[in-house]
Parts: sequence; structure tokens; C-alpha cells
Amino acid sequence: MKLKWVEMREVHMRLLHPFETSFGREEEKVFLLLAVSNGETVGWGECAAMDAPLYNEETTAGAALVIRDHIVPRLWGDLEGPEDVYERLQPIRGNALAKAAVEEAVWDLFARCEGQSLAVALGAEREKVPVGVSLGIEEKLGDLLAAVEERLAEGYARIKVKIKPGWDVRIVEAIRERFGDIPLQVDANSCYTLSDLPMLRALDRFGLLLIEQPLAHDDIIDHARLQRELRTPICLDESIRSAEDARKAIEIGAMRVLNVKVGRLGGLAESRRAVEVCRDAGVGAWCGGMLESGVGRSINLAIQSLPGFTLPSDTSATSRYWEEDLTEPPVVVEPGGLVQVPNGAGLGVEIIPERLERRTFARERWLRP
Ligand code: OSB
Ligand code: MG
Repeated sequence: MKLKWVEMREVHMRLLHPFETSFGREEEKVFLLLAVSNGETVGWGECAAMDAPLYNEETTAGAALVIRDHIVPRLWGDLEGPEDVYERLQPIRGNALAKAAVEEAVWDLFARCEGQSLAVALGAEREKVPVGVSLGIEEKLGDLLAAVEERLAEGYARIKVKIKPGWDVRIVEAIRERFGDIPLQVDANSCYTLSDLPMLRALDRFGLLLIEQPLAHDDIIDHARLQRELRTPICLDESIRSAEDARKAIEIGAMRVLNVKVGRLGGLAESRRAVEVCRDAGVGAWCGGMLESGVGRSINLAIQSLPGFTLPSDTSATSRYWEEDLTEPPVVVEPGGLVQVPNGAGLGVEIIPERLERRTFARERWLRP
């Protein structure tokens, strides 16, 4: 298949609730949506880069430049399948979030052309997947406890709370005291060092499912040292950017669980390889999120339908993020914390043109030369 055109939009969407992590607070998502077409059918992808380089080094504006100047020019040749895109973009160093947005769109295009859901195109095994919810840092402990209560009532299969120095042992202790033995995990987004070992040991007493990315964003060595000190599994997010990274981290004992983010791993093909590495090694996996719109969220649901995903993911209901999403139908959480994996062609969701137009701030389209 040859692409006829590629279109990139900058989209702005206000979150229902501000989301605070150890690296910052987000109130509005400014992100890129990618569309690719063979002239008849359109495929969609979403770039997970954020406005500022605080999660990883990429930004929305930087990703737009890389997509325009370096990624799109490599897409015009014949594509035998969506797997070709990862190979085609391999010479470009880094820029995983930018590459993944385009790769996802090509996967969607191929799946739609074949009348297959993206999940089936990837090799789906499950029609429903368990999901949890990721709760940001609040000003008051009471607000966090109220949020936990509300989300448990909505049926989520586990709770994840963001932690940072001063908002860690205290909140985990309070949640355990109030809600008992619920499935609970924490995410530090790289805000500690090995000098925080006493605090991390204190966390180890609470029977958490996992501790996500406690140490530096680019480290596996210290994580391996830390894992030897803890019973709680360490889960890596920021540090793992490829299936090879996953293999190395597992080999030195730096992680027992992987947070699979399609963006951070540079696309769906590489995410699938990373999960295979984990499965072969008996290491757990789940799918993280980047506060995506319905486009990114249906991609996340498709990948987590594969074998190898062992824990609930961060793909929460649409109502947790947006007053009105770009897509229909919304993601809804059923009893038991289960979400239906879309089974229509491609992403299996419909993009509502008026909603997209209203939130599009810039648009560029390139035609095959
Ligand atoms: O580290 O998992 C993370 C959101 C933005 C950036 C990084 C992370 C997150 C989340 C939210 O935890 C996941 C979601 O609900 O989409
Ligand atoms: Mg994380």
C-alpha cells in the first residue's frame, strides 16, 4: 500500500480534573493527532508527547517538527504492512512518541482496509480487559481518600496513586487504614534516589502490587540494586524504551513488571515485542496511559488484549478524563473493572468531526510527492 497523504493536527482538550504528578500539573492536553490515508480510507494515531519535556525529553512542538521533517518523508514508499513503519523509522534516533503516533495511524489504516479490529490485527486474545485508575497528587489527603472511595465504587480493578517526597508513606498508610487490602500500587515518576531507601523500605510493608519508576528516568542499574532490597515488585515505565531495554532490565533484575506504553516504546510492533520478552521471562505487564483522548485510549485497549498482559491497565473510563471526548462510543467500566476492547474495524471508535474541528488549533497536510 502507498500513502496518498498524511495530516497532522494540534488538538487542545481541557481535562475534567487537573492531574498532578511528581513532575508537574496538567490542566489542558495539547497534543498531536495524526491521520494517514491511501486516498480511500483514513487511519488515526495520537502522539503521547506533552506540552513540556517533563515526562521524557519529547514535547508536542518538537514532535511536530520531527514528524514533518524526518518521519513523513520516509513514509511515501510502498508499505507491505504496518510492521514496515518501525523498520523504516529505525534510523531516526529516539523520538519514540513522534514515531509511534504515525505508526499507530498506519496500523489503523491497514486494519480498516482489511475490515479487522486493531486488536485482532495485533493478535488479540481477550475481548474484555481489566482496568484500574491512576490518581494524581492532591492538596489534601481527604481529597485523595474521597477520590479512592469514588473510584472503588465505580468498580475499578485497582488503584494507582502518584507519590512524591512528603506524599508517599503517609498516603499509602492512610489508604490501607481506610480501605484495607485493596489492589494498590504507586508511581513515583523518577523522583527518588537510592538515598531514599529508608522510605522505600517503609513502602515495602504495605503489600503493594508494585512500585513504578521510583528512581531516575534513564536508570536500570540502581533499580536492580533497589529490587534486591525490596519484596514489592519494581515496575519500570520511563526507563524502558525498547524490547531490548526490557530484556536488559530483566536480565539484571531491575524490574519484575513492565508498564507498556505504545508511545514510549515507539509503536505497536515494538510494544508487542516488549510484551513477548516479558512473557518469555515470566515478568508481568500492563498498559500505562498518558491521559489520551479516545483515539489513544482505543489503541491502548487493543494492545492490552494480547497475551502477556497480567495486571490491570491505566485505561480508565472516558468520564474520568473528559467532559466530551473526540470519539464515540465512550470507554465504560463494567463490574469487575472490565472494559470491552473495541471490535469494529481499526480503532473501532468513530471520530466526531465537529468535536475534532472545534479543538483543532493548527493543521498541516502533506501529499505524496
Ligand atoms: O507515569 O504513568 C505515568 C500520565 C501522564 C504522564 C505519565 C503518567 C501518567 C499517568 C496517567 O499515570 C495514566 C492515565 O490515566 O492515562
Ligand atoms: Mg508511570
